[in-house]
Amino acid sequence: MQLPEDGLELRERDVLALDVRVKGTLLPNLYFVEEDGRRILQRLPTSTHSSDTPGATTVYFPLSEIRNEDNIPLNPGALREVQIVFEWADMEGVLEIEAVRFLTSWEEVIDTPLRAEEIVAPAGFVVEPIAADILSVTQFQVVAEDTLLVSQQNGRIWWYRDLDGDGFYESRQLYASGFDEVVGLLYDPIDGAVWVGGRGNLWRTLDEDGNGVADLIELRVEGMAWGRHQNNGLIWNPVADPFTGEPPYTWIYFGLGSTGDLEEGDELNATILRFHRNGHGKEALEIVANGVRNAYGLLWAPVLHDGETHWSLFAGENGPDFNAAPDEVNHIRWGLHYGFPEHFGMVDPQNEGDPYSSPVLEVTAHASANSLAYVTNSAWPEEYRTLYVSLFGSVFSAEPVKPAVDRIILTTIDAPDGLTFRGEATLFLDNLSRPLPIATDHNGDLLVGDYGSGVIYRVRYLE
Ligand SMILES: [Ca+2]
Ligand SMILES: [Ca+2]
Ligand SMILES: [Ca+2]
Repeated sequence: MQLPEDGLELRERDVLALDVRVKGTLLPNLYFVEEDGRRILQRLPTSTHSSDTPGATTVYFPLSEIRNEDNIPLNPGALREVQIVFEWADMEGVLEIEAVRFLTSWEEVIDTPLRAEEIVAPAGFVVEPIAADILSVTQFQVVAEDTLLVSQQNGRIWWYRDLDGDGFYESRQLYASGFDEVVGLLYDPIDGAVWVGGRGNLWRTLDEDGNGVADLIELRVEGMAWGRHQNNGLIWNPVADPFTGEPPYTWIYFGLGSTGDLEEGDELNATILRFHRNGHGKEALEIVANGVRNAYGLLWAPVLHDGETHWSLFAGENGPDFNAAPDEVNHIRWGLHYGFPEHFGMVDPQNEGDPYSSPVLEVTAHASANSLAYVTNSAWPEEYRTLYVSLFGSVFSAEPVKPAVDRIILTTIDAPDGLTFRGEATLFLDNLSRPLPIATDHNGDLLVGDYGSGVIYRVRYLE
């Protein structure tokens, strides 16, 4: 398929859509050909649709994801031809191409599974799937009553929309794509920007013309050291900053993990960091706390103590993969050191804060304690209005550790290193595949993103 001589004025954020109908077993290759003759190979993924289904299937190629074997991106303005080539394999069948379109926006209807019978929750709680088709979901955020912002590990960021207000998401639109990996995602309620983190970089993106697709992609921090872990889970100070008093949405807090299993990396690794919304570059990063191996999820939570709200920063922590040290949930206080790589788990009470501080609780080794949410919903029984943590389950260890969401009951203590909490965990959700991001929605109910099944579940209490 030849494009016009002078191109189509395509941009990186445009998407090639092919409406195809396949019979038989075909594995054709797709080539993007630039004006200088450079060809970039892509697999045309028809095999999953190789039945005799009557309707055409639409296959999407975001141009931002098209890279050659040296990872050099396609230059959309130089695209002159798209080729489908049958080569290198025995194939038999028919491929019909009904339409070739370049879209400025990839929007589609998605089906949501109706039931989540396999998920086990305490009596009175109902678990429902509300959004689907998000395999390897890494983060999500409730942006409005009918809108979720969702990221996939493969670098795609979506708006999920509940168009009819029934609480289930049946439509999605690609907001941005082409990031090597996304493990941090944050919507800015002040200016509508979306912050994106992964592989040592932090971007600020913006949809300037309001069509739902990012136009501005600005690299704000480049080249944080990463390896085994990255810069994860971005959150704002939701109220006047509890550490330093600036207005809400001034600071972005996140964890930068260690580069190795037991090696920290450089001075910014294995820390909790924060970054001012107007900051530029690594120089603008402030270290909040040290000795946290990999905090995937952070949370500011309004914990009640003696009738007063204490906004407290919590962080999950992945413990080492190749020793028996526990995972942790930590209460992050300014300037403290949480032990990695010297000390793991609880500290002797007489040595608290000198030099290391205890976690809120130790979590089963290799459970992969990741994201946190805090429920205040008055519709939930009082003993369930507390902190929750997602446990991804073991990845490397010989001893399998089950994926789950645990509830953590907090007790306030006055420790030598300050007012803090101790926690006791009990199983809350069982039989999930790989729970990763969790959050509360506008009603205060709990949402759980399952990396393994690509489903977001809502947990409500119905008595
Ligand atoms: Ca709906
Ligand atoms: Ca736009
Ligand atoms: Ca620790």
